[in-house]
Amino acid sequence: MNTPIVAAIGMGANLGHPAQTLSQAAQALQAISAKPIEMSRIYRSAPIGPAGQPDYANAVALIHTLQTPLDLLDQLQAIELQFGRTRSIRWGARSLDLDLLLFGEQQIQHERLTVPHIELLNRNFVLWPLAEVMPSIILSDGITIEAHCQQIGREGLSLWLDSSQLDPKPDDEDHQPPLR
Ligand code: A4P
Ligand code: MG
Repeated sequence: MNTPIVAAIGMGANLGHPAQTLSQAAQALQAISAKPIEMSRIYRSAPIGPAGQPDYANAVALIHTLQTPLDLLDQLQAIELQFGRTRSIRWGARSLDLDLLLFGEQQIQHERLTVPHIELLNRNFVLWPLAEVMPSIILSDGITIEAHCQQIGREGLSLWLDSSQLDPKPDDEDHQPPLR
């Protein structure tokens, strides 16, 4: 039997209820994984891209896949669609973004897929959660993830702290205060 490949999936959302979306997306990732997934904590990050977007919730999940990289990309895009993703503005606001960060140790250059993800080393909202699930990985430039995290820092990045923040923000129309 084939051995599953470990793939690291970057998860991002900044529309609707982003942290809830990531928790639900983790269940969808579990459904396509050959073994239990591992997920980092959820972070809040300042948006990179067009101005005026809400903060993002970001996390990284490790899944175990028997698929080819392109078939896995198709699966990830199908999950994005289930969560209402439409593709419009590059780096614009999105209900759910699933990026294939790492596929085992493979380097992939294809018109639909670049792995490791082209922005992996430039984004603290990817490196810090990736370090939680792959603390001893050495990245494609030969440098440890820990060194990358220290170098990039945590500007604009914090933890999406607790379950109360899974609730909608107070200015959401459908927000109800928690029961006491
Ligand atoms: N593609 C190529 N390589 C990959 C890969 N490794 N994983 C292709 C996933 N897709 C890959 O992506 C466009 C095309 O990239 C896909 O059709 C696929 O064939 P997309 O998801 O449709 O469009 P996009 O996400 O708007 O563009 P892009 O360039 O992938 O953006 P990113 O890098 O995903 O960045 N700010 C914060 N704070 N947090 C975020 O999570 N995310 C983005 C999106 C911008 N700003 C952010 C965040
Ligand atoms: Mg993307």
